[in-house]
Amino acid sequence: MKINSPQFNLMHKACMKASKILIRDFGEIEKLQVSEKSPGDFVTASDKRVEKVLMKELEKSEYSFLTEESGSIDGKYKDKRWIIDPIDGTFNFLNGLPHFAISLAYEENGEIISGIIYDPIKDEMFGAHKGSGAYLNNTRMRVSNKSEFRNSCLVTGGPKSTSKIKEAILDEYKKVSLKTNSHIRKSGSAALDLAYVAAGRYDGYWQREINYWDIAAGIILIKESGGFINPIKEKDFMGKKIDIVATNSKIHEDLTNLL
Ligand code: LIP
Repeated sequence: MKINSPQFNLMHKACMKASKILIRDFGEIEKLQVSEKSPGDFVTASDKRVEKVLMKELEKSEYSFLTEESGSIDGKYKDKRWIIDPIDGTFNFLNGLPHFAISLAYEENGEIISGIIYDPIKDEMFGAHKGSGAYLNNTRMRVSNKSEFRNSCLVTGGPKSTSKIKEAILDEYKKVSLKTNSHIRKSGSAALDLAYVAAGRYDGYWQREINYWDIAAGIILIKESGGFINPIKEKDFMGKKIDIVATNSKIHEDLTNLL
């Protein structure tokens, strides 16, 4: 990948190490699907295993952490932190669906500077660093050029089973669907949804009540590939559950106005 920063290089190294475990565990999951045992516990253990390897590599920096499995951990440097989602798309993983990713971001003073989203099954690494552009493996990425909202290909996720606004989220889905010839996808991995918008595969993405670690790396990927990304209402990304919209920029107004 044509990005060279100490933080990016460290994330890359950690990611390649952890992905070996992820690929091996996914092989096990495929076997568990046809056995009597429940794969649920195995997936939780796998999530933790992958996170441990990532943290072991990244903690050499003495930065702080925000991770899906371990929460917030203060390091020597409080203004620098790693944001980790070891398996984004856990439910896909659990069901033997090969669509999930490791998501790693480096944040400085509240701003995402670098990000990596790695799909180990397709061997696709999406990476970006502030001011250095965004890449899919070694190729520069750009968002799509589509400006006609009706024909745009959108993606979304949720609602979660625990959501208190499930009906409203489903109503919103219907509203957007009716305006876009129903070209809406639901992939089960918010990190890959954002990576795919950055790569021009989707024209836009939105989701209610998402966690910061699901989207942190995606934020810099979208920005560095020429797209727009912002919380739907709040000014920043720091809330507990974030409502987010990300597009190729050309359909941003159309999509935002509908939400
Ligand atoms: C999941 C997402 C998925 C989204 C869920 C959840 P996990 O992350 O990426 O697309 O709809 O809300 O957050 O739990 O697989 O890391």
